Amino acid sequence: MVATKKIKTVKKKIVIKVKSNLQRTKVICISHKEDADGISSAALIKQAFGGVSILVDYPGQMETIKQVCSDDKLKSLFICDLGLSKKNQDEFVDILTVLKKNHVTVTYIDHHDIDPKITSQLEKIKVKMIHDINECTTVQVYNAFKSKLSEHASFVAACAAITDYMEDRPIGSKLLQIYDRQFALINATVLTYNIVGHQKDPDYLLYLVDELSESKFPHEIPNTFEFAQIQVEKLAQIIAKVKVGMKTMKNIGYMEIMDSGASGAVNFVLGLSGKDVGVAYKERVDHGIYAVSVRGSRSCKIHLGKIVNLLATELGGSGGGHDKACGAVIPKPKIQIFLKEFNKKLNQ
Ligand SMILES: [Mn+2]
Repeated sequence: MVATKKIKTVKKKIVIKVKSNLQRTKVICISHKEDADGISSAALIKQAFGGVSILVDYPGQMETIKQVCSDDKLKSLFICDLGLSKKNQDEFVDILTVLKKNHVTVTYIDHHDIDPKITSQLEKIKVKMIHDINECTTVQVYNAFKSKLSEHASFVAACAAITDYMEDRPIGSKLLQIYDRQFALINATVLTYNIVGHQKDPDYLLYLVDELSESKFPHEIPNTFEFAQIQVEKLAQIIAKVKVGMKTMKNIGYMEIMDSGASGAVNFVLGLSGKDVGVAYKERVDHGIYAVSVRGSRSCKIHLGKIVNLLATELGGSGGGHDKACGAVIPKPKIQIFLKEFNKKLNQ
């Protein structure tokens, strides 16, 4: 027996059937499912343009975008609060290039660090780019489409700004000023705890998108306060666990998290370690990867999102985000190298 295996040398091509514009009717918004900014962006897009919301996390982002783009009924696509990384940015441009050839309207709204080369490539193929690293995504959605939105949408945007630590920015702060600060803070927090606690319940997350798009306050949605209370109690337990399990290197505090989300624990790792950078990571057993969350203190002057993007890509993963808050996906056997190299890079 010779050659039982066929070696494929041809690169996979993205094939999308061309249909006339009349047959294209679907409006779809793909947004980030893990925080209030992503959920709120989806809600405001829904209020302004209708259509269907699809919520994704970073590991599932490209797969979903590919799937949606192969829908030959797609007329208009919004992509919100989903930053790109060195690993997926070229593929992202390729997919949208095919889509634009089929006359689909594409709007990309985001505030994560982006390679300027990618911005110009997306602009060249006429993707509508709404991108400002200084305002959260929902605030940008509100600002761009306020003529199509209710007055209440400004409150949804203010809550998103709070949870993304961006309520002190030019537009975000103006929106927060409309409302009582404590009233906005409690609603933003209750919303966040309901999102974080329902990551494995996609129907509930879509329900939240619907309720917010129908101008409900988070406190008006049934049982949100009760659920938030349960989450707060869980967080108190995480504090106790971080105190015991956290380790440090010269520049970072770090901890493997077993029984909660890494992003829920990472701020405690940062705070309790006394370091300028905190890292929490959790295994995704069926994927053979670690989901990594990174946070920087106020005095951290290094852009963590840029470092993590490069390092994660070098290690066969992906990552990126903001200067003081970012994340990565790291192949399981590489996590210790990631921690050591990350610690080293922070020496500069
Ligand atoms: Mn955001």
